Amino acid sequence: MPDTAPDALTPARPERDAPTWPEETAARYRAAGHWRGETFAGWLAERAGAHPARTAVTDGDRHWTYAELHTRATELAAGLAARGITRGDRVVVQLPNVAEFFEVVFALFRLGALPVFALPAHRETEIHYFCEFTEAVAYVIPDRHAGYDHRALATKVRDALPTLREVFVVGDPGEHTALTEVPLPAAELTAPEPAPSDLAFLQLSGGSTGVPKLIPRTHDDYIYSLRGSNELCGVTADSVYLVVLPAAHNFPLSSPGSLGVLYAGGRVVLCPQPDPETAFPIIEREKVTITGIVPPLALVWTEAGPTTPHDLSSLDVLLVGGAKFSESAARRVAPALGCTLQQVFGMAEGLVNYTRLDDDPETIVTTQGRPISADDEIRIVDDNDEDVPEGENGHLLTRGPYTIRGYWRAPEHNARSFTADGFYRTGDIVRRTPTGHLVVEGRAKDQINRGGEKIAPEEIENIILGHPAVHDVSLVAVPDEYLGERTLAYVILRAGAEPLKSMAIKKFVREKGLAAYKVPDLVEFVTAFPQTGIGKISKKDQRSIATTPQN
Ligand code: OOB
Repeated sequence: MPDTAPDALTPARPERDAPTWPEETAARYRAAGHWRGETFAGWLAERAGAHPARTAVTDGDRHWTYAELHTRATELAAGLAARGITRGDRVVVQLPNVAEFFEVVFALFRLGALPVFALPAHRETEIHYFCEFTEAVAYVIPDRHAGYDHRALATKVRDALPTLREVFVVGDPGEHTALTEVPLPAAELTAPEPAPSDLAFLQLSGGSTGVPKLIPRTHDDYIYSLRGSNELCGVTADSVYLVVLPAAHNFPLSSPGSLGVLYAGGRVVLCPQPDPETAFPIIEREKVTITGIVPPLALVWTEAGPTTPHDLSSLDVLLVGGAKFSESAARRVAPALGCTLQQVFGMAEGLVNYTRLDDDPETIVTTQGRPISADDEIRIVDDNDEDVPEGENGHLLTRGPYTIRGYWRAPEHNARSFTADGFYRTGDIVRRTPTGHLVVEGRAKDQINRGGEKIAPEEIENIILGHPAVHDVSLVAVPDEYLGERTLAYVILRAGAEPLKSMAIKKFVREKGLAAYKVPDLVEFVTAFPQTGIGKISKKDQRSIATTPQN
């Protein structure tokens, strides 16, 4: 990308690819001490100097000290630079919960190259899109994970995209390059460091459109959210954070997550599977003090807590978020697991709300918390962007020191998803209590929240429309006791088409190479869709008539 490779002295200009904060707003955030001019690689080097022998990352029986993590990241950065990876380049990172995740992302942070955070569940359709849209120069994968061989997918994507020059593999590389072959002596690293206002990475949006949008986060803004989260979640150098959810997701990464805990000088422990049988022995062995999980998992953990033979007494704080946590389930957490519940309502675009550790117990179980920062601006508005009366439900709009002003290379979406004065339209319906806590009451965006995993109906509908027998399709959420929501595809077959079984639709989606959680849970064949007054499909009616067919 010659035209995006800046020289050593020019800061990379994020506004070229996405709108950023107006200069006077940025100056205000700096003056307030929110943006302190730190970078990820800068603070890691500083921590490695201050407490080199302290453990930073534990993965099974591997323990990396801060010195080791820093050395590994620096040597990897040198090796990546020697292969031509440079500031501003995009690198799709699709790693499960392994220590190398941190080595890779800190190496990229040091170079100013941007990790694009894919999830382990993503398959060919998503990965091809991320690599193509971001013009990624490299793709980092495990050899196999959860029974799936990522190397064959990488070969296909690399063969299809000339911009993708390198595939790095954690484990057996097959025809690609082993990550262990890349590092060079740290002395060879001469690449300039990125500026604090540069982009640090691209995070994925949950999405309500045909393809996921990419969220550009800067060192300045993201590090501020870590510092703010640490303060509200009680994170210190003594904290031990268990990464239960996929490491690359914004929640386990930054709320306060692995990066928050590393920032504080604490220890990050990786959990390969989220079930209590895997997680509880690790909590006991590693004396985990804090972790974050989604509501369906919280139900399973609270169920298993009272009878587990494992000692969970080290656990102080359990964060639950990503989807609405019901009050009744929330009430069960503290008694079953012997820790403080902290609800978190956040979004990869920025704004994160937490209940405070010292909130009264009723507030903790009945609200989704309040914003991190006094400079998080919250508006709750009606359909015409007018403020609703205090305490009533409305659309949540937000603007602040760690909320983006626009998606990456998406001007049309930005015109819809942001107000003219820079507020992000979250798509969530909330109300505010007299104490300033937010309660999530619903959703206006066309998105399904399947236990914290977000699904954009349009993306799946477009795929199902590709089936030769399908005339039309509409994907809606149906309530589910465990996941909160499951997906139901209403399908109209073409006139004269042979009847199909639900399985045929599910198989068709699966074979397109999509994350498994996006395959419709249920399929129902109908002859017409309910319509709104102006003749659009009424998803509201479809949701309310859903019968829960058994398939
Ligand atoms: C987190 O981030 P995303 O980007 O996967 O999803 C954001 C959306 C929110 O707009 C909201 O619709 C929903 O997920 N959500 C919740 C919620 N937390 C997130 N809805 C109801 N109650 C909650 N507690 O999901 C995320 C990012 C950082 C921290 C935590 C979650």
